[in-house]
Amino acid sequence: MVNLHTSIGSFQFNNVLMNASGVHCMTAAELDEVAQSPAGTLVTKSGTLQPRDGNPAPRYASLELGSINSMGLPNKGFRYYLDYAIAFQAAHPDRPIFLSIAGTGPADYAEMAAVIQASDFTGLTEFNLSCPNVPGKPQIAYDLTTTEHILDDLFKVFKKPAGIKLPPFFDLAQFDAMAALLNRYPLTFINSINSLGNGLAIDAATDTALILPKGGFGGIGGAYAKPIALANVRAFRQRLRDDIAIIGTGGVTTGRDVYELILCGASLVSLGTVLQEEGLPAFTRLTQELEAEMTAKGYATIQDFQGQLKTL
Ligand code: RRO
Repeated sequence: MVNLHTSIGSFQFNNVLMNASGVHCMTAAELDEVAQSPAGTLVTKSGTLQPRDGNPAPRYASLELGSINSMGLPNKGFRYYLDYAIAFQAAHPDRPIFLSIAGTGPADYAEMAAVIQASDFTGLTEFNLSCPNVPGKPQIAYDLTTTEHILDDLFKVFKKPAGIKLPPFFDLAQFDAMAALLNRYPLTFINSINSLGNGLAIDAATDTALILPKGGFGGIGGAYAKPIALANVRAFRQRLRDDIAIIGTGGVTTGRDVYELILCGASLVSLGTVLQEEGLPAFTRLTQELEAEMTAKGYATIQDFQGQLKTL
């Protein structure tokens, strides 16, 4: 029998799979559905200080090997998700939940962190420093100085378990610099990676960009992202303190993909495009496929192969 139990810090989960923030988590009804699926945990849509409608549609399109999106942070406001998470933990004391937070400016993070700190929330908070889709706003984590200021301010007020959602990095010097910065803070986890920012997809019939916002530029997810996600999880696992766990996100379409993210060091694996495309049955399929892969390899637990990638 295969066991998919995993942990982050003192938090325990009975399945490594969860949704990726942004997919099936905008409303309480959607979050409830993820909670009732085989997923081990769930994360809310990134909440901002005020509710947002996001960018004009069409703002998501399926592609041959994944997806492109420029949703633009539509959400019901972080207090909605905080209230949901507090009610969820009261109803399910043994099921830790993730709250995702995004600023539309650097000062927003500490402001929201102070409210969460003062609340009854006891779960994990993910600070999204990598939204690629707010017109005129760069992805924060590509700017080390701004990231440092945000984290300095944040951890002055925030003493609860915290993590950050990172964009993909593409150079070993970037991994070195970001990991050195992150190792200075009391982080419980990172989540790597957000979508590949500012890709472009074109409709062959009309020679027109597939999505409307930002002239068609948007975050790329799905199979396109898999090698980048594996490399980012691996690179950060090699550089971060052992007590900073990694949630692996990006490129999952099969149980083998989940297995490989764990092999690179992930403690939880989140589903973005595959969940958007297949819906909640993706959790059942990928759980079964991961169990089959582990059985074929002779592993009984996640810990048996987590971080055990071999190199030549
Ligand atoms: O809402 C979005 O457009 C969005 C966000 Br906040 C994010 O972090 N990643 C993404 O691909 N889309």
